[in-house]
Amino acid sequence: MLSGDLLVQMDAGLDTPANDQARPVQAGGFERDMARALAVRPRAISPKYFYDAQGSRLFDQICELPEYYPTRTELGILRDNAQQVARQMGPRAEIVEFGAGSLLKVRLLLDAMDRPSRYLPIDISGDHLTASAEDLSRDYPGLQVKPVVADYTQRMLLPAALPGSGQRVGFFPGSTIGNFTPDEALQFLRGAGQLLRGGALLLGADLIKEPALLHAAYNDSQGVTARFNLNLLARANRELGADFDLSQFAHSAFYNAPLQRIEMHLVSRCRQSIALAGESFELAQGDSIHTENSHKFTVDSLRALAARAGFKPGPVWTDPQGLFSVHWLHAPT
Ligand code: AVI
Repeated sequence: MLSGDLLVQMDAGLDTPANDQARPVQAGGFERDMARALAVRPRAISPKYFYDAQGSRLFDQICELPEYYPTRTELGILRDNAQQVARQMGPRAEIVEFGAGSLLKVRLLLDAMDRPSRYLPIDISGDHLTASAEDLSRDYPGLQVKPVVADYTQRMLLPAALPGSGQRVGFFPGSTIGNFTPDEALQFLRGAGQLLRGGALLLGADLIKEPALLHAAYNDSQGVTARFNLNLLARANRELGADFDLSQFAHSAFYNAPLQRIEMHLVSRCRQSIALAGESFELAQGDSIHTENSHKFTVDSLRALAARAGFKPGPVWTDPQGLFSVHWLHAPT
């Protein structure tokens, strides 16, 4: 059952520079941030700008690639351990998903749970959210589905618990936590802890591994990740009237071992100038625009991060090869 209207929350943001990366994409925000990205040193922009319609389609393709193990592996972990996860959840639990997410993942949970009471998917894009929510309610007629349009990295409120419902469980799969800076990850977890007070968070986190495997996952043989990265410049051309020549930029993704993260960059193949927002920006051959970090964790480093945010780490499930981890974290009371 799709419950009532979309709950829309706006302007509830924390106005701190550290949070800038996670702000809702507002009119003018992309142009301002793209111009800033070209002006600052080192040049860098938030990965949130990857996800226009084309970027989201490319990301869906990435998730299907043979080299991109995280999606497949996390699904396997959830499938193999659904009964144990459901036991942690208990009867009548409510799921709050951060990001509208893959309906496949939440379905694995719902199928195993004891009479789930309500599903609250939170996403910044109302269109995407409504479509996913409608699909899900068709297949789970007894479940209340209440979409919440909000930026989950900002301070926000959730509807009060339903009478007779069990615990509130947050769901944050996909290792999206790795795309935050360490400070942003901590800030996100602290906010989630408040929303989930007395409940728990089920969190997916990619693990540190052989750099060659990581390298392959972000440099796939079909070039989909390269297209995903370059789409940022195509988007700037489409939406901002910029004049990036995509053939003059190379996708670069590598594992930065000391910082335990994959970095993605767009590297200028030549000396060139870019026209954007009435200004001209110079790039020398080899200059890079840093477009994404994807942090990797150990089971212990993720648990320590969660503990710093006030969570009490519980069971952890991994795949037999130890590629990916799914954590049960008890929220503060
Ligand atoms: C969404 N996020 C967890 C993906 C990742 O692996 O960091 C985004 C991505 N970037 C390149 N490939 C996938």
